[in-house]
Amino acid sequence: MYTPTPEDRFTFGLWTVGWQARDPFGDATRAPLDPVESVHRLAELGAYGVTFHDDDLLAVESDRATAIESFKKALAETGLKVPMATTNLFTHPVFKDGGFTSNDREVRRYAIRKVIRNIDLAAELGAKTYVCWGGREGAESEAAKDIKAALSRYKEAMDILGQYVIDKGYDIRFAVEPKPNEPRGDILLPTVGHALAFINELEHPELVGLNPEVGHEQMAGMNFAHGIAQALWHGKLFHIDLNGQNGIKYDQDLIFGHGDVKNAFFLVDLLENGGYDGPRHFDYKPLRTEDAEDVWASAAANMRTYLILKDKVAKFNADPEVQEARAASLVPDLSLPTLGEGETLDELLADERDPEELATRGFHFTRLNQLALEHILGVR
Ligand code: GLT
Ligand code: MN
Ligand code: MN
Ligand code: MN
Repeated sequence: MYTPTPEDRFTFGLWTVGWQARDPFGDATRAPLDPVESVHRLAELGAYGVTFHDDDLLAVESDRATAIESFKKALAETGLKVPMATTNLFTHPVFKDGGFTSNDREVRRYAIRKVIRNIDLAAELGAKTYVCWGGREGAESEAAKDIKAALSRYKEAMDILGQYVIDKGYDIRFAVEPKPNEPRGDILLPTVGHALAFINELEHPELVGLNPEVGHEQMAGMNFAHGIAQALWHGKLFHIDLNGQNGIKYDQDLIFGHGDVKNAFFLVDLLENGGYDGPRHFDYKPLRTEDAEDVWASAAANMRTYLILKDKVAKFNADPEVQEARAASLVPDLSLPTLGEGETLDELLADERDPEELATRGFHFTRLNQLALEHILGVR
């Protein structure tokens, strides 16, 4: 039980297990990890696939062609898939003021070339989603960045990339990943809502959706499950970054469920029952305290936690007392249209009710919430 298999479609970024745990205050605590080893270890643990930044492939081998060959060989040996790829537009000092939105036009042009080169590789490896996390697209000072101009340049870059995949005939869609801050003081497209509005301004909005990350929304004080529900409602949940976060602080990238476990429970309910059919992608960081073997225990923990929550969600939804409590709380009634079938606005206006009387009704949400908590805590 709770043993992952490729049918569960769990995927991991090479940069997650491969994180050497360098932070702003301390050096790396782990040696570089060969992507070939990551592919083999993740396959042994039951993962479905891996994802990568262009630069992740160069962790131990500096020649790009050789690194790509070794990576492909490992994929062929294990059967692991590459459903998503992305570009590193944040590590190299050239990106210190951003990639697509750097004030320096030459940097913006370089960023687009770097992305296009990796989109070609993504297409070759069969990736269907291309993530754009603009971690360096932002500013520390309002004086230093013309935000409206930056959004125009962001749009220009996304439009160029969209046209490129159309012209090439690639079966690839883009997924923008919001984040409020870190590494920039303030990042453009800080939340799911900002990103959704931005996508509407693009030349090919149908080609662009979201890759929301649990911790990033929680850093902004947002309810992640609510954000995911809205992304699904818009048809824009193209991909997802699962991890854990404890409240509004630096980006913790904890193991999935090791932060707000109650929100994670309702998130799994949405992913399993709300119409998402993409990979369950983990974007976490093994703790800096952990050694090379602990890394694999942490990778396994992400998948195991997801499967435990999936099991608990199924039991919660099947519990007759929960169904009865939902009905008592009128949860199913919210799906009824507010106007009756064929009813006119005049009929609604004439249907007078006493608000004092309506206000006497209790919704009994406490009981429902306690039932959820008891399922999560394992006493039901
Ligand atoms: C980086 C970032 C993540 C993004 C990755 C994709 S890279 O680790 O912190 O949230 O998803 O570029
Ligand atoms: Mn992420
Ligand atoms: Mn993060
Ligand atoms: Mn991250």
